[in-house]
Amino acid sequence: MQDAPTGLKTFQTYIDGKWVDSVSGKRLLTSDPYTGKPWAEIPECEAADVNNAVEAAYRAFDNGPWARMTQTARGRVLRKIADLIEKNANYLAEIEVRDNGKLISEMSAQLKYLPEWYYYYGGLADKIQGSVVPVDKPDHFTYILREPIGVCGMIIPWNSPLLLTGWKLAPALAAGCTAVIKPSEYTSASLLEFMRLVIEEADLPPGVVNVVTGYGQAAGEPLVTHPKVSKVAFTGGSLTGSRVASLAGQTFKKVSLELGGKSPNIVFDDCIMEDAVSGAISGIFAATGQTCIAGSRLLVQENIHDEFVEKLIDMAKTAKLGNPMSFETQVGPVTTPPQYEKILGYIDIAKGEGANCVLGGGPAGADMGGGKYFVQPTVFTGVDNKMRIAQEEVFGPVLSVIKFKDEDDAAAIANDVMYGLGSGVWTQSIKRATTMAQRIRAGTVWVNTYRAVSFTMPFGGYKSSGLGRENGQDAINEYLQTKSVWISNAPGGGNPFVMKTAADD
Ligand code: TXE
Repeated sequence: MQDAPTGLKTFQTYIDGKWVDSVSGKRLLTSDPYTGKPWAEIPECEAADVNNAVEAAYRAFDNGPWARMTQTARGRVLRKIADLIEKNANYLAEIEVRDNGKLISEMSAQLKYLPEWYYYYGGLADKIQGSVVPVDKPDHFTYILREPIGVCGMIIPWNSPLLLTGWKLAPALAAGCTAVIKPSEYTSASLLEFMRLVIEEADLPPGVVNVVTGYGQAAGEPLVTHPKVSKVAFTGGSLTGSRVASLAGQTFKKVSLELGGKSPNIVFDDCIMEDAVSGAISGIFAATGQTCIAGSRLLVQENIHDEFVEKLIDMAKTAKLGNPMSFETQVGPVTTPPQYEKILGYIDIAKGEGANCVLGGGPAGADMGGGKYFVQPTVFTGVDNKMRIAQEEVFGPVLSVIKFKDEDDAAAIANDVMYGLGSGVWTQSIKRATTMAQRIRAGTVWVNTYRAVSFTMPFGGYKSSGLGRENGQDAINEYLQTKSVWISNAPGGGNPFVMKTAADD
């Protein structure tokens, strides 16, 4: 990284163990969402750069030192990566905030937690084992190998770049794969700093981890379609995810997708109200609502609806907007200009649909502690689940409150969307909790908590929220494939169709 004469930082990208510019020499600007001003220049990679990166990753996978390393040694490399993230966590958190505008309190906690993914999958690296199978043929020895799938293309969004990279990279490296990572065009700087401070320092052989910065169509699509990429791991919007999956399908790549959500956060009348109110608020307003698991539909049982909404608004209106670099700030800016326009557009749609705007409902200017890309924490009541504001992902600080009668009603409303990522249930009844956990069609159900994640717990979506799972032991299977080995000690190899030779007559 260098200071350009323009005052902007200039980054190169990392391909085959070297720092390089894009082949075309083009660069794109990255901006600070709090000030709205560009602060760095990033290489604008295209198909030629992607090809260089994939070829390097393929060489490293096929026959380099990485391919020949024992699983135990690979585990050690992952633990070294974890140590280096720990050492650089504060700095990496600041770069994340600068690029995506999320709160420093949240990003610091996230970066301090991130090493656990690399420790966990480092520990798993030499527990990947095949098995000997008792086959139904006499005199055969048959066994199963579990092998790394190959070069993995990883496409990352702008909301939590390093965390969402870790969810893919840690299991992929533990499995013995190599990687080409395409970060979001809005937030590439933290990944490039991660490459410099972590991957380079961890002494990974050249080509094991590569980065192609650039736009979705120009850099993402060549990665998804490259014949030497065997697996695509994508996090982003459902529309883009659908395109990525269909392109990857043309060359039969394995695909995992972590997509959008319209998560129901369901409050029953026997909840502990203070806990549920703060769970509902942090469920939607944390990260300015820009998380795939935002609890954007708040389902409240009708007999406590009015009291609950009153308490919710009282607490939500105290939320402190401001500079995301300040530990005091509770709601920061929206990360990208198109996302800002999208959120305001949905607020208008909700008003037009007849929902009651009981809090916020527009931009938050400097007089409210906000600035250029700030949206007021917004609450709509009287929302019908058929409305677009209840069906479509807004990805912003906009909450839709929907009344329900009983468990049946709550389950029906919860499931009546195309998504199925997160969900919350607030109740003191174990019967209700377990019944709802069974009935909600979503990859995660939180009971009396919200937005908790861990490296040990599988994460992913039902329906249009995705395909496959990240985190937990099973996620390693996303980066492996199975080989069957047959060894025969049977006469004539045990083949039923033995050709007769002249000597037999
Ligand atoms: O996402 P995209 P966008 C949702 C959220 C948001 C909407 C759009 O609702 O409002 O998606 O956001 C790369 N081939 N989520 O437009 O397009 C792109 O460069 C290959 C939910 O920012 O999905 C970036 O690296 N790659 C989500 C990544 O895909 C392509 C997080 C994500 O961008 C591509 C973000 C293409 N054709 C948005 N087009 C979550 N699940 O957390 C784009 N990309």
